[in-house]
Amino acid sequence: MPTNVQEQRLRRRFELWDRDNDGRIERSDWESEVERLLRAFNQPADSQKGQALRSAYLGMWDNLASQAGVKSGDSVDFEQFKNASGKQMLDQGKSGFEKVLRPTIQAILDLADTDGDGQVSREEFRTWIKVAGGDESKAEEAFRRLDTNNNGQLSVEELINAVHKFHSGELDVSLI
Ligand SMILES: [Ca+2]
Ligand SMILES: [Ca+2]
Ligand SMILES: [Ca+2]
Repeated sequence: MPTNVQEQRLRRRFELWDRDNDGRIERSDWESEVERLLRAFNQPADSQKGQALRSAYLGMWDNLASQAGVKSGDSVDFEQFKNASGKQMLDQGKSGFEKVLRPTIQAILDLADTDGDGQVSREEFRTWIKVAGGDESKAEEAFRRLDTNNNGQLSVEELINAVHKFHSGELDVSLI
C-alpha cells in the first residue's frame, strides 16, 4: 500500500492525466501526453523517436490497466490507479520503478536530447517539466538536485532516481 506522501504524489500524477476532471483516466489521456511531448520537442509522431515514445507510454498504460484488472480500452479511477501503481512499482522499491519506467524515461530522454549526446541539458529539462505539467519555476533547483555527479547534464540513471524521489516524497517535481 502506498504511504500518505506516495498517495499524494499519485493523486497529483493522476490529476495531470485526468484533464477533463471526471475522476477517471484512460488510454487516450496517455496518448494526449505523448502528443504534447512530441509537439513540445518538435518531433513527428511517425519518426523513430516518436514511435518509441508512443509505444513506451502505451505499454505503461496497458500494464497499468492489466494490473488494475481492466481492459486496455477501459478507464480507471483513482483507487484503481493507486492500487495498481502500488503493486506495479512502489511495493518493489527502486527496482520496481526501474522495470516499469526505464523504457519510458529512455524514450523521453531520446526525445528531449536534441543534440544527441545521450543526456538531458538544463534547457531540455525545462521543456520536459513544462509539458509534464510540473512547476517550471522549480526546474532549476530540481535540475541541480538531480544532477548528482554535477556535470550539468541528466543521465537516464539520474532521471530514474528523480522519478523515484518524486514518488517517495523527496522531490517536488513531477516527471512521469
Ligand atoms: Ca478523465
Ligand atoms: Ca543532450
Ligand atoms: Ca549528471
